[in-house]
Amino acid sequence: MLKLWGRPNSICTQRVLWACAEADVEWHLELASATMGPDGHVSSGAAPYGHVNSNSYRAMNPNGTVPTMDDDGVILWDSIAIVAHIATKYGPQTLYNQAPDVFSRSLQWMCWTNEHLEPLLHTLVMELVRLTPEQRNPAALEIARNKTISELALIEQQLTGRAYLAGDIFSMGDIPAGATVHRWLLFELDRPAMPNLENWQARLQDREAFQQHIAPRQFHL
Ligand SMILES: N[C@@H](CCC(=O)N[C@@H](CS)C(=O)NCC(=O)O)C(=O)O
Repeated sequence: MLKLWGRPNSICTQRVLWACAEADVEWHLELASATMGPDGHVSSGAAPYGHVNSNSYRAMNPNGTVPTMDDDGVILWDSIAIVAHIATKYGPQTLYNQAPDVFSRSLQWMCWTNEHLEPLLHTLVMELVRLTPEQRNPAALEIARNKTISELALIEQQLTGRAYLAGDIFSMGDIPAGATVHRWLLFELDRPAMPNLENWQARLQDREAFQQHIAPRQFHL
């Protein structure tokens, strides 16, 4: 069974759990984190799940981040790499239609999400959910809100005349961006209408894997 370390409210962990569900892979999740625990974020005094600073964890993942995967001795520590591993080994049909061009375009959108969206969403979740009111910085929140809207305009454009990011069928390329955009929409910040993006979200929300691992509000708010 595929072994994972992470936490259900980590967007990077959610990507992996979504991919496992799409590819019908059995997994076991060990709760792990330096920043979050059962009672919330360390900034409000909560104890983290831990594990990530142990020598054995650092030997698998020297970054001390989550998620980490051990699939029968194959150890990986980046959610994009883990999703790509699950896709090629267990779900080539579901996750990239067995087509090399779909695989590459999906990977492109996964990398784009990590580089362009994730740092902004990290600021938003810290400012809106995890920091205590005294620790918050409204100016940082406003900058991140505006930049997120600019970045999402690329998704809105890409989805013109296309149902999914890598083409007309669902692929692994929809997973990281789909989870992040779901969190963004839950924040209910001021934003312009983006009909292509909203219709794409509605299509993703119909998927059972999304309902299991992404939809629950407590994984975001
Ligand atoms: N690029 C990495 C980023 C890993 C990362 O920063 N993970 C976050 C959670 S989404 C983390 O480890 N946060 C601190 C913690 O929970 O200890 C990936 O995609 O897996």
